[in-house]
Amino acid sequence: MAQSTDPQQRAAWLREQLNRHGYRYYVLDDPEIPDAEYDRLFRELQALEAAHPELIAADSPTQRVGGKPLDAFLPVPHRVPMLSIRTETDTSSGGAVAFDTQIRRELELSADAEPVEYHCELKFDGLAISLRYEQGVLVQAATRGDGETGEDVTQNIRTIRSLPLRLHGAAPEVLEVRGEAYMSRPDFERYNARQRAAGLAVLVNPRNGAAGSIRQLDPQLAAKRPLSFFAYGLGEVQGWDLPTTHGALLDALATLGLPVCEERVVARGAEGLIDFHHAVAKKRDALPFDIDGVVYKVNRLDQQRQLGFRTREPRWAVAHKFPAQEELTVVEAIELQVGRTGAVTPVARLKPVFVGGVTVTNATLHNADEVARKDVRVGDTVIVRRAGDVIPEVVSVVLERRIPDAPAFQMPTNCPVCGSQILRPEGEAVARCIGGLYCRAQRKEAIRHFASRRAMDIDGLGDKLVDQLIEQDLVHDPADLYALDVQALTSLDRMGTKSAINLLEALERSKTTTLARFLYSLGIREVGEATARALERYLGTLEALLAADEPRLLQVPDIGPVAAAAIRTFFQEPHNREVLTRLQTAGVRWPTATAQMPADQPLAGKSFVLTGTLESLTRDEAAERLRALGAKVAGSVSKKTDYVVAGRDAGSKLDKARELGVSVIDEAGLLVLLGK
Ligand code: D41
Repeated sequence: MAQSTDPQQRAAWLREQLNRHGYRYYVLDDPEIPDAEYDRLFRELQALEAAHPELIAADSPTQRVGGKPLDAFLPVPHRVPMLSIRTETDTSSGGAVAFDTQIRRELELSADAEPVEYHCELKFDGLAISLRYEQGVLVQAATRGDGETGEDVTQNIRTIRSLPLRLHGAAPEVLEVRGEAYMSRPDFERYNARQRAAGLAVLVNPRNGAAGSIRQLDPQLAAKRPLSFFAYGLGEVQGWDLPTTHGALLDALATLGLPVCEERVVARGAEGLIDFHHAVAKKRDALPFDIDGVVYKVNRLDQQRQLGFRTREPRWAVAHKFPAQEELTVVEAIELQVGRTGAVTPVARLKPVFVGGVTVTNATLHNADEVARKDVRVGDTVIVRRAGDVIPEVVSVVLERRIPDAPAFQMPTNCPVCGSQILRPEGEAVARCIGGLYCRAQRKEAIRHFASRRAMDIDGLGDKLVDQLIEQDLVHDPADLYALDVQALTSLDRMGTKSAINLLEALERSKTTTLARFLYSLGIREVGEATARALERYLGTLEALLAADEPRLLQVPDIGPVAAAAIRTFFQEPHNREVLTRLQTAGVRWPTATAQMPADQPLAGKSFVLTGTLESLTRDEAAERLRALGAKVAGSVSKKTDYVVAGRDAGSKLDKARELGVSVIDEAGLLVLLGK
C-alpha cells in the first residue's frame, strides 16, 4: 500500500481509496472494508486538506456537501432538450400489443420479420435530473424544468453518495447523463424515524422527500435527506463512441461508475413486454424504492433514430403506469377498535376509494398521538395510501378542504364496547381498555386468535360465528369451545345441523396439536410463535413450564426479562390455570417432546429460506420440521442464509441466493436433511 509522506500523493491516494470504497458501498452494495476504516481514511483526508487547502480537488469525497445556502437556483438551458415520455392509458396487454404494432408499422417491418427488441426498465418515482460530466468530472446537475431550461441543483446532487464525482476509466470530453433522483424506502423510513424522535415534521412519501431535498437551498439540509440516483438516458455527448443498443449504453454508464438499476431486461415483441410488466407488478412492493410503472424502449439505437420524435416525446418509448398507491377520499367517521390485548386503535371509516388495486373503506390511524399529529377530523378530505399488502393508512389531511368548525378528535375515556376505563400508561403510545376478558371485544379477539390457522387451526370458526358465540354468552374462554354441542350451535343464525357437525368435527381435530401451537394460541403477551417454539424446545412439557420461575425462563434462548415476566404473570393467574386444566380435560393434547439443548440438534444454528412449491409437504410443514431440528427459517435471503430450499417455480429468492452464492438445495436434498 502506498504510504507516501508527500501530502499531495497521500491526498490523491486517500481520495482514490475513498472513491473506490464509496462506490463499492453505495453503488455495488458490497463493501470491502468496515465502516470504521472508511471513516478513518475520510478523517485523515479532511485533516490533510485542512492543513493544505491547495490540495482540495473537485472530486474529493470531502467536498460532497457544499458551503453556503443559495438565494435561488440559477436557470440552466439544456443543450439537448430533456424529452418526456408518453404514458399509455391502456396498461393491459392490449396496450403493449398496440405499442409493438405501431413500432413495427413505423419501422416498416414485414409481418414475418423478427420480433422487435425492447429494453424494459422500471419507472422510478423521483425527479428527472441531468448530470453534466466534463473530462470525467461532475460539473453541473440540473432539474428537467420545462425540458428546455432547468434549474442548477449541483450542490444538492453532489450530496448523493452513489454518484461519482469523477467517472471511472477513460472519460469522454462531455457526457450528459439523464436519470432519476429518488429517496429509497429505507432512507425514507430512517429519516422519518429520526424526525419523529426529535418531534419534527415527517415526509409524506419518498417522492416528496426527494423533491424537498433537491429544492433545498441549503446543501447542509439537503445532505440530511439522503437521495439515490438511477441513470436511464443521455443528453449531450462529445468524444464518446455510442454502443449500438440502449441496454449496452446503460451497461457502459455502469462501467463509468454511474448507478444503473439492475432490474431491466431485453425483451422480444409484445409478449416480452407483457411478461416484464407482470414480473415487475409482483415485485413492486419488495423493491427498496417506489416505482410508478414500467418503461419500454426500442433497444436498437439505429431503430430509435429511425423512429425519431413527436413534439416532446420520442416515438420509441412508452410508460405503462401501475395503479396509484395514493388517492383522495373523505373520512366519514373515526371509530375505535379494541384488540386482543385491549389496545384501542382509532380507525378512519372512509368513503370507498379505489387505491393500490383494491377498494379501501377503512384506514388505521394507529393511535391517539398519530391522530393528533395528522389532525384527522370527521369530514376531512385525506390522502390514503395502500402499498402492497400493508394495511391502508391516512397519510395527511388536505386542510384547504376542511369543513369550518370541524371538531378535533378526542380519545374517549371509556371503552366503546364494555364501558371500562381506557388507560394509557405514561410514556406509551398505546391506550388500553382495562376490561380484560370482561370486555366482549377482547374476548372475541382472544377466541379468534385461539382458533386461527397458526394456532389451534379450528376450521370453520369464522369471525361472524365468534361474534355470535360471544354475544350469546355461549363462550367466555377458549375451553368453552370444546363444550359446545349441536343443540347450542343450531340455536345460532345461519347454522344448520350439517354445519354444526362440521364445526364439532373441526374442534375435535384441533385437539391434537403441538405444545408450541397450544402455547401460542393462549395469546400470552410477548409469546409469539417463535417464543412458543423456544419454550417447547427447551422446556419440553407444560408441567416444566408451569414450574419454571423467571431465572429458569431466562435461560431459554430469545426470552428476555419482559417475556419471562409476562409468562410468569399469565401462569400464576388462577383463572388461566383453570382454563388450562379444562382444555386438557376436554382432550387437548400434544406429543411430549424431550427438552433439547442446542448442541443436540443436528441443524442447530443453520438458517434456511424456503421458496417455490414443494411436492411432498407444504412450506409450513417443512419449516416446522426444520425448526424441530434446531434450524432457523427466515423469510428472505441474505448473506447469513446457509441454505435456500428451492421448490417448483422458485422465483426471486432463488435468484438472490445465486447472486449471493448461498447454497441451494432441492426438495430431495431437504428430505435427506430431515432424515426422511
Ligand atoms: O424511470 C423513469 N422515471 C424514466 C424516465 C425512465 N426509466 N426512462 C425515461 N426515459 C426517458 C427518455 C425516453 C426520454 C430517455 C424517463 C424519461 N425519459 C423522463 N422522465 C421524466 C422526463 C423524462
